[in-house]
Amino acid sequence: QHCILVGAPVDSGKRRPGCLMGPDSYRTANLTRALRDLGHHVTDMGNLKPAPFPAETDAHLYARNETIGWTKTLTAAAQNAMALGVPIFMGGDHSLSLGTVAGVAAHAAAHDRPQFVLWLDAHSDFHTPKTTTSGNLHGTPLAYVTGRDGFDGFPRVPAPVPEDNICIIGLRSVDAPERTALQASNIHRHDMREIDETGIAVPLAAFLSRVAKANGALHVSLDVDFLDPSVAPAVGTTVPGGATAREAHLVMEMLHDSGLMTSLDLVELNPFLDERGRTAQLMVDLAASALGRRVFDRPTRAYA
Ligand code: DIR
Ligand code: MN
Ligand code: MN
Ligand code: MN
Repeated sequence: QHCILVGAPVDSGKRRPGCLMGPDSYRTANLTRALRDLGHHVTDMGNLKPAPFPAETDAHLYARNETIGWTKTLTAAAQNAMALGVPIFMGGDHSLSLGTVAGVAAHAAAHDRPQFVLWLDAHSDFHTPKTTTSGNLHGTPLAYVTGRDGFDGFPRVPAPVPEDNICIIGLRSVDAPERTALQASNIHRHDMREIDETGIAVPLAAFLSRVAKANGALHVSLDVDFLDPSVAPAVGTTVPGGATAREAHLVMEMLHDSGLMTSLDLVELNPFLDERGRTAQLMVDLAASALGRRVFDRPTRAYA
């Protein structure tokens, strides 16, 4: 495969700075070499910049205009990268997914394929600018890409993703308005209690079957805080009780076996909070698993 590394040093989605160093941290942890060792062609497109944006004036939303600038840049960049291969968006905080998901979904729509999204996160990121209490836009991408109201001044989403095509795994911190909206939605949602009870492979396999049957494109958005803070401390919003390193690798290994993943976000890494690069290294190793690293060869698995 041709892996397209896209640096998205987005730091506008929340107040604590540091995610802007994410792309260079992944480069330092040698994401390129890990993927080349698996036989892939790798092109690093370097780091993007937000489209020009006016001074911030919104009292409630943090860095609204900068985030709009990033959304414009990343929607276009994602569409372009999809034409070249499998984009890996090196974040940057999770507000970058307003653009990446909008862009990959527009590409899928142009090819008459339904877009699916796997969201690996402690949080549901289903706030609108009207419901967020923090004012942090990294808590809003799933609301934006599903076409919910309230994103005044943001670009229109070219091809909204149907709720039924979205699966969230890892949930353990959901704010009250998100909980209400999620429970009223058709988004497939799996909290950590369910993972404890069934194992992580059960809901993932069910979702992959639906993607395969629909011949869908599959975007995977991996938030560092999906992982337990004991293995991934370098994130501003740690929540105890997250996925183990093995649970996360199993997700990535199943994604590879399925052959379904068409694009990937690596988000919320804050290298300023890391311990000698261990979180960056784990994220690189997870990306490698998603792109075929394994202990022993295994057959690909047809989920359809
Ligand atoms: C929280 C944080 N729900 C908010 N969201 C995070 O500010 O709306 N998502 N960290 O990954
Ligand atoms: Mn194309
Ligand atoms: Mn998130
Ligand atoms: Mn999160």
